[in-house]
Amino acid sequence: MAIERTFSIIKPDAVAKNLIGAIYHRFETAGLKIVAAKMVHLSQEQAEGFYAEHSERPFFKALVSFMTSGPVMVQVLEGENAVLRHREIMGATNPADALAGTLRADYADSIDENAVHGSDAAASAAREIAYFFSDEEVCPRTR
Ligand code: RTP
Ligand code: MG
Repeated sequence: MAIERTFSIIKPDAVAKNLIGAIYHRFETAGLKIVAAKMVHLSQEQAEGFYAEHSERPFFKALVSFMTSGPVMVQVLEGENAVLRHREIMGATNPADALAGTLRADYADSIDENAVHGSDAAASAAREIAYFFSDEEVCPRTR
């Protein structure tokens, strides 16, 4: 399996709970390297654009409202099979369904405020990385 990149968000609820370091520790322990990162407070336009695929869903308004409610950390993670590996570390969308030891089981309160986002495929990872980072902002890890 080749080295792959995925896109991650630590959502406003987890930032508010001071969990940035704990979540980074999970990524690093799992062998995922952080190759770009920044804190941003999303505008409504940014959040709507990011979640455009869900614009017709009943939860869209609440999702945009939540994602703009406070700062988030956005990062690019690099590693073997990074997209799937990251989704495994995150756990199911609804924390009630998430396996023990996953980020959402441990840190999320509800399906609406579920601590983290991760790309669901290689194509969406490329699109989401480009949504937040220029090529120069992503730092390949050579060691
Ligand atoms: P994410 O995109 O945030 O990583 O989450 P996901 O892939 O696990 O879930 P997705 O289907 O992409 O949905 C995006 C976010 O919308 C909220 N949601 N609510 N009430 C509902 O039925 C419902 N379904 C989705 C969740 O907060 C989810 O993370
Ligand atoms: Mg998703």
